[in-house]
Amino acid sequence: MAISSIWLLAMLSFLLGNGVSHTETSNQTLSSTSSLNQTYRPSFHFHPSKNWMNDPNGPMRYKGLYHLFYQHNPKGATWSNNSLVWGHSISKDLVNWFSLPHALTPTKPYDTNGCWSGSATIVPHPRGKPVILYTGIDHKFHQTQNMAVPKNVSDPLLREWVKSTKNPIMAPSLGNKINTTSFRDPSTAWLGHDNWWRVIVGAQEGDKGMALLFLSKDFVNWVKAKHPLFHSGKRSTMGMWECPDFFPVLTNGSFVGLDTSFGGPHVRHVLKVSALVGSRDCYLIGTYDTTKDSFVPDKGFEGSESLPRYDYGKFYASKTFYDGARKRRVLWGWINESSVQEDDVQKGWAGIQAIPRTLWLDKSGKQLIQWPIEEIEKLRTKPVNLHSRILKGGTLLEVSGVTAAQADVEISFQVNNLEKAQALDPSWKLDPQLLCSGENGNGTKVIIKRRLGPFGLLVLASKGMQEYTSVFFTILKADKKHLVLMCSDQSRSSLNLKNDLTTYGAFLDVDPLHENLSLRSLIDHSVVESFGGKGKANIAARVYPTLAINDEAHLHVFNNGTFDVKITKLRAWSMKKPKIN
Ligand code: DQQ
Repeated sequence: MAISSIWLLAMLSFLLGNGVSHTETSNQTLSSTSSLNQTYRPSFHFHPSKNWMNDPNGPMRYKGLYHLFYQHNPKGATWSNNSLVWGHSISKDLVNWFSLPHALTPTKPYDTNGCWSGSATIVPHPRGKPVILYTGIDHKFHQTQNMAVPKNVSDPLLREWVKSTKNPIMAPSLGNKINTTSFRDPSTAWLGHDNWWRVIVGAQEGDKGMALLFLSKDFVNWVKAKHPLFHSGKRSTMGMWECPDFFPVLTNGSFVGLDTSFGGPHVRHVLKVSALVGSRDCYLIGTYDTTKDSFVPDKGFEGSESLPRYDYGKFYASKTFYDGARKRRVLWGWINESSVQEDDVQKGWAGIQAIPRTLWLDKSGKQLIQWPIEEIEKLRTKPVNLHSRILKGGTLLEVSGVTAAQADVEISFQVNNLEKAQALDPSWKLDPQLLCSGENGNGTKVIIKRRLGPFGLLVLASKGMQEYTSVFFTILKADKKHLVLMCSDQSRSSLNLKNDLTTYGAFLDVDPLHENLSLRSLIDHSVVESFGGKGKANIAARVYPTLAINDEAHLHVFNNGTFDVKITKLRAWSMKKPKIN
């Protein structure tokens, strides 16, 4: 059969079926091979079948299908400064994915060295047409913003894209002080009350990271606004602001998402920037004045350290889109490898996307909440439940009956004896990542005694405990309240010490006096995505166990503190393997 008819058949079966393979768990698939390529390949996280992937680009829903484009190097498993293209996959459910031909490849002088990140906007007139804005890298490695539209808007698969003859449509020009190599990643556009389109583009001027604002009446001719939408202060340590994202959220803790152009009462705005220094996705919540085009954050900031982050582990260059079918805002984020480049080259692929997360504003109005999209729950099978159990200090309890290398686990703890919590030492730097690592940032050690914590999950653990990743809470006493520290400790995750074994940490805004402490971890061979306090603080980590792989992986609950904690609920599922690319 000709390749094109095989491809057509595969696509048809994808579009008609629901994709999930009910019998094949990755344990079965993987038991036959232990090659590096397969061992660390996630089962239910999006990734291309081979080669390098980084940022999610232009996510959208169009004619009943979800589209995800992504930064892809078709030539190998490492990033490249001269051959990046836009990979393209479609899905009916954000879980099963079908790979399509590249959407954008370097073909023009303005993108000869690569088609870099960008976004999609559904332009309502005429008839809701998707438009892509992306960064082109020219022969001098200068950056400009460019536009592409579908060749055929009635094709729900949007297979072919045509670059505008007007490109580049946003370019550095004399007098506007734009740094030609720090000018990239156009956001989804929004329409103001005056019927002008707005878009922000990431930039850097001196020390300042900024979100430059551009306006257009017709989506083709763009002018730079006098002021950026927002920028960091002078002497910022954030570096360039990459992949800016700007969108409205509803107040009152509503899960309902809003279209990017939506404004009015009960609406706040979120500006997300990806700070190049430290690779952190930080966000600000604030007020957007549509007439002045000014964004005023509720809290000022000194540097990225003081800003809340979408995720306190490995999670970068993220982007949201509005899913009108389910009236929600969905977040995509890139989770890079933590392995060394030689290993990535050997396994032939690198980079995955986090499970898409629904995102909304907490009822406090002070932070965003994220939760894995509910569709992922259809992969759950063979549930294991445990109710109400005291976990004495020093206990390790195995959770058996789940495929521990491919699982979804939810646990919640009740903590009494709060007066027994260790007091915070005023000499400690209030940096959760340092506290989780037992360091003080100046070479001295932080000794957190085993009192109320650590307690949590030991995932991807080998039988003899030579390897494990621990995701846990520790409660500390500050002035009048308690601080909940959430940590993801990778230091014992692999006997291969070449990997990046950094420990990550976050403070969890939960009052343990009145609330249980909940934790959910999505475990997928080489990725552990953890959600604390029902999505208030999140940590994604990459791990590469050498012993705790496939059927040899174990899952435990532990309490390594000296005081008891109570498990109020534990639910764990093996996860089925969807069809991905
Ligand atoms: N990745 C893209 C850039 C973006 C960076 C290039 C962020 O457009 O600034 O692959 O990871």
